[in-house]
Formats: sequence, structure tokens, C-alpha cells
Amino acid sequence: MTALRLATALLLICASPLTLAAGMADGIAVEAAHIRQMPPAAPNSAAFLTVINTATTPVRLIGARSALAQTVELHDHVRDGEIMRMRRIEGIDIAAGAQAALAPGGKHVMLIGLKQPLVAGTTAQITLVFADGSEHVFSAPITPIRPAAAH
Ligand SMILES: [Cu+2]
Repeated sequence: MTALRLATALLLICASPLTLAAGMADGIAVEAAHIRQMPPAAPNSAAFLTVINTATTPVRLIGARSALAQTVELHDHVRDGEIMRMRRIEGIDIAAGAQAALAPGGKHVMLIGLKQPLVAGTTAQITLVFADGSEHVFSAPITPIRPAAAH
């Protein structure tokens, strides 16, 4: 009996962190997601999406993961003289009931070190990671590059 109790206690202790780590973000919805197809030799790409916080509390997006790339970062564009440069950002705050648009020319999910060619017409999974440890998985279609708007 003692051994069984010990085993049960260990199971309970071990189960809790696992459950927390796998927690899905409540109240998060993703719309207009797509991943930019790049020429075969391109090392990097980006994903764009709108993150909607339907919850009654603010959330903070702090990162993302994907099997597509070695490294996945949150990026934004900042003006540097005449040109726009990308830089890494630590997080994106989304107020209760608000949404954050990650769109070309602005914030995006940067896919650095592509592990496989991006095939237009297929979809890929990306996991969003929030400051409270929750995650949200979504699928995004890979779409061809559209001609850049005139600057
Ligand atoms: Cu970038």
C-alpha cells in the first residue's frame, strides 16, 4: 500500500507541470495567417497573421516555434534613415478584446534558417507562445510572394 501511495503521489507531482506546459491559450484566435514562399536558396522567410485576444485580460505574445526553421523570432520594422530594417522585438502586448496585426512591412514572425523548401499551396504549423506559458497552435498556408508595393 505504501509503495502504491508513493507512486500515486509522484504521479500527481509529475503530472502538474506537464499539464501547465501543454496549456493552450484560452481566448486566442488567429486570422489571415500566411507564410511567405521564398526562392529556393533563400535562408529565411516570414509568417503574417492577426492575433485576436477575445479574453477579458491582456496577453503578451513572447515568441513562436515552427518545425520549418531553426530559429523563430518576433520582428518589427524600424526606419533607419531612408530604409526600413527588421529588428527583433521581445514581445507584443494585446489588450483584452484587441488584436495585433502582423503584416508585411510591420511586425512578423521571422523564420530563420529554413529547414525545408516552402511549397506554395501547402500548409505549415506555427506555435505561438505567450508570457503566461500558454500556447496557441495554428496552420498557415504557404503563399507566393506578391510584388512589393512601390515605396
Ligand atoms: Cu524579420
